[in-house]
Amino acid sequence: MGRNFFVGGNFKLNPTTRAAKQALVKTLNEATVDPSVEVVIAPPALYVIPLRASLRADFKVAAQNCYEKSSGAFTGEISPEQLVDAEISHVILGHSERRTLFHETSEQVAAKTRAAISAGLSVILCVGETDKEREAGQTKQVVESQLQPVIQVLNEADWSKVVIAYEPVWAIGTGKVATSAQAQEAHADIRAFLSSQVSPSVAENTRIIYGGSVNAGNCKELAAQKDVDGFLVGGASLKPEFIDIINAKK
Ligand code: G2H
Repeated sequence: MGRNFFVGGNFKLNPTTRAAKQALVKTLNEATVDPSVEVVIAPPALYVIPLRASLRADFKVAAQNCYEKSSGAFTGEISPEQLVDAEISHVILGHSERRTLFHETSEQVAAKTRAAISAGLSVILCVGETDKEREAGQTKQVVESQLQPVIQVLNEADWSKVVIAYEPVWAIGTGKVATSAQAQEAHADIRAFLSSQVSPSVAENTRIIYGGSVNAGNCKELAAQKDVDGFLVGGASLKPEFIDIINAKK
């Protein structure tokens, strides 16, 4: 079975007005896209419900984070069950901005992943090394240490609900994209790790997407790599060039 190309748009904390959000939705709704690509849009939490109501039906909606509890005294959090009830299908977990700015550990990310999948969500699970870690030759080790706690809490069948986003921290929002060779090498290492730690069939079927300064100019070469199964796009998902990125395989 082939792996369907997957493109996520991570709006992060953008845009700042509903009018700007509506303009983005208009661009997405009017675009001609390759129907075989799975497209998932992750707006700020405030907008997930109105986006689901106004976005074309063939595009899915993701939250950018969720908590691992279903309800209770957890001020400021959103639960996986609430997202499912709001007809949201996906959640991004473990983004490096969550890990660094909000001090989320790989164990917390694993607990959230477990809870999200148990509630019925699909997860875009982000991993990636800093520039210091890459320079020290620790890329593989860092990524494996981020994946291991998740591997421990998932069953083999749960992996059909996971897309792994490899996002080298040094490439995020910096304009410094990984070369296609660097992306391919990291993705192949992740696939080999899944094969040895979970199963060869999970390794074969799990989408591993790349994130970090993807744009219309670099997406085609990255998309041509054997183990690059799509993208998680930040800055460029707020611009019309996002449509070119969705169609990168065309
Ligand atoms: C990486 C990516 C989207 P950008 O964070 O998750 O953002 O494309 O702006 O580097």
